[in-house]
Amino acid sequence: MVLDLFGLKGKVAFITGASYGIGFAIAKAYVAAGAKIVFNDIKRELVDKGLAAYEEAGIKTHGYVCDVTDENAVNETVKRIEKEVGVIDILVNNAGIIKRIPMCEMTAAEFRQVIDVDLNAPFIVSKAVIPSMIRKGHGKIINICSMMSELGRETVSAYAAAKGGLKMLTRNICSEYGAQNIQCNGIGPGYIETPQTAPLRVAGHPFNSFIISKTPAGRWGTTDDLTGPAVFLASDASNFVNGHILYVDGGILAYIGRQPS
Ligand code: NAP
Ligand code: GCO
Repeated sequence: MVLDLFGLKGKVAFITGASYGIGFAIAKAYVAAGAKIVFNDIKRELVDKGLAAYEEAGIKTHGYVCDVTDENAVNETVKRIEKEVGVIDILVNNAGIIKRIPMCEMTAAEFRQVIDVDLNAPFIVSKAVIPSMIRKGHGKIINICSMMSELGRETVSAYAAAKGGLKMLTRNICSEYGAQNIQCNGIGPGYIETPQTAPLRVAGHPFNSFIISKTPAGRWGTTDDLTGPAVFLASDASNFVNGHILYVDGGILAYIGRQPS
């Protein structure tokens, strides 16, 4: 049955930064598709908040306190996951931050902090899980990219540099480990309603109507819009899809913007 190709039964999925937002929605979808999920967050109280939210959704999961930029902590956490839950079949590098500061007002430290979380961390976590994926004979790595993997805009220089780099890290993991049956792809969400974009969606904020005019779908995306693509890229249905960035943007990248009426 072709639909069986989309099942994740028996798989262990590690979604970084999944106490809420996009990661939380992807984790719930993976459980619905049959996977066991593991997530981390940087603070105990956020992991506990996430565990409570998953429990409220009727989902048993495993949460770990881990800063994805800390290589020792990541390596220890991956070892604990492998011992306590199982070898990771699916990694979603979701954890991310953004700083909206005009480039010439941004300090080098602020720039580095965004690169550290949004680009260095996916490298660190991928490097931690790939050896076991190779031993197991398969693996799926999904990097959460962005419109800013393709486009720039004012005040997001660090974020765009990181997400552009993440697109190329995705292609390089594909190139380096495709022969070991590891598929590494990206999801490039459009503008999605989460805490990260809340400042852009306040009533009357010009960016709100701007994004709606740039999106053929004429709306902001929701985390639910990302779940089908995330399940596809984690499943056997995408075993010959590698190094691809799947943009889930309501058509933004294809559209010049609504013409003046
Ligand atoms: P969000 O609501 O800000 O959630 C980000 C998550 O990452 C939070 O749980 C956060 O935990 C965690 N995190 C941040 N730094 C971390 C670290 N060093 N170690 C571990 N966890 C860390 O973001 P979102 O909107 O769900 O976005 C998730 C991903 O999608 C990000 O990579 C983002 O760049 C990307 N994305 C978002 C959109 C959008 O429109 N929302 C569009 C395209 C791409 P804390 O609360 O503790 O910081
Ligand atoms: C911004 C937004 C975007 C989204 C997303 C778009 O300030 O432009 O936060 O960057 O988060 O990355 O795909």
